[in-house]
Amino acid sequence: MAPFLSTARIRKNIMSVTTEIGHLGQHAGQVVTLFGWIQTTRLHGKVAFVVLRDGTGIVQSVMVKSQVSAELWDLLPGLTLETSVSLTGVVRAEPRAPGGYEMSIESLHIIGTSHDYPIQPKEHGVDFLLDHRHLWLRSAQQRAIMRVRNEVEFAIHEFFHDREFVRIDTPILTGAIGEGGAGLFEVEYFEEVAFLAQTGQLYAEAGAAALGKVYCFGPTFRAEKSKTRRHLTEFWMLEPEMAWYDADANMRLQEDLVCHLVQRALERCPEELDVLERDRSRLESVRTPFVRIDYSDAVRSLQEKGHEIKWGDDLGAPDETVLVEGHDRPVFVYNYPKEAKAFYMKQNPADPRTVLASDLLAPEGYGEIIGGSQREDDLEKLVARIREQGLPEPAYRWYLDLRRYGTFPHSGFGLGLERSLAWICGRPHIREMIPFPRMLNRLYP
Ligand code: NSS
Repeated sequence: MAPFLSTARIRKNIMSVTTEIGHLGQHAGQVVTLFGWIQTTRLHGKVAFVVLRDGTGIVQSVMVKSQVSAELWDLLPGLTLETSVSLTGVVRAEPRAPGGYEMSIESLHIIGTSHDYPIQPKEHGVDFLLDHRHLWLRSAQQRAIMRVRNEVEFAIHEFFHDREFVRIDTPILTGAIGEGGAGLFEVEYFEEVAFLAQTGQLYAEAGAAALGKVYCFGPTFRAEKSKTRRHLTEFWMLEPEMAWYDADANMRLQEDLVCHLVQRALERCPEELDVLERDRSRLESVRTPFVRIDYSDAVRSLQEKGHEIKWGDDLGAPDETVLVEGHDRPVFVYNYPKEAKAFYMKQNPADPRTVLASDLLAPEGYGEIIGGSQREDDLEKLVARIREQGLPEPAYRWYLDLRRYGTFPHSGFGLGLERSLAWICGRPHIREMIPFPRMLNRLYP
């Protein structure tokens, strides 16, 4: 039980237990005390309805003028939106009420007033809402998103723990560039320059050589000047890395993971998905196996559909949308041209112009949610790629050691948490998927 405030003073001789709205079902017929924030107050003549939210749920409570003291009734005008209160009353089952319970109000105390709360029940522009993100989080849909995020994060750990992966925490301050020189945040690091990690992958590879199957999961940074609905400058990435997995085993693990995450969201957040008006049937059809399309075939079919793409280009958002059309589950595109991808990807022995990489594209136009690959395990080839891309070689000495001392076939991938959530929640923009989004032009709040 959470350490609640002492309510002795507040209860005024009424014997009550302190609980949370989510647990009212255990207290039908009893007197309880709740702490929370006022959502609405409505007056119907001599009956007042006060809706309280405490983070675990919402409950309507009722006050009848003839049954309460004048002092208690006089508190009503002060119960403005987001006022924090303690409220004591009797719980009763009410099938029509949200959550299935209602309360009477026997006593009520204002803890913190709230005058002119900026977010009112009306349409606000998104910039206004983002400026008030610290308050916007209290809204029903934002709360629902945060709960889905929480369950998906939990499901990630569950999935990997069940498969005996070891979570390994990788550094955020790094000297080794993970995904290429563009899009780096530089920070002063005493006498040196450090970067905010674009990826934990290179360190996870060292972990895989030590522990076999590992994953890291944390914030990653890209100084991207792209103002799209899919880009944040700080986002959370899950990065598993597996010794002895080839590109194929890598894709199989990805599809199992994605199905697990979607399944858990459906099981544990049905109400939240309803609040978000997500068509749950779209998620229910997400099953293995996912379709796999060779990059070269993808380019050909896009060209036939009139897209201006040539072999060698990375796929753009409109290309991705067209490739998943007609598919009710995510689609892999694999064997990309090496020019389109990062330096560490393994050259495809069957076609050296390509690398053993795959992207996973979510259905319904949500685009790429995972990028993965088998890693180059040949020292010479890896050094050549680092030079070709003009990366600072000395910073990779340690990374090359992984190929010098017992090199091993290995693969891994990165799942963008916010992009995956946008798809699961059915929201167009990923900025709502993280409590405090960081984007071009947004560092506040
Ligand atoms: O750049 S990735 O495609 N791949 C990597 O960083 C690898 N080092 C991962 C690995 O193999 N361990 O990014 C992976 C995913 C990508 O599919 C998106 O879902 C997400 O990370 N991603 C982003 N999400 C939000 N905002 C931005 N800017 C962003 N960039 C990538």
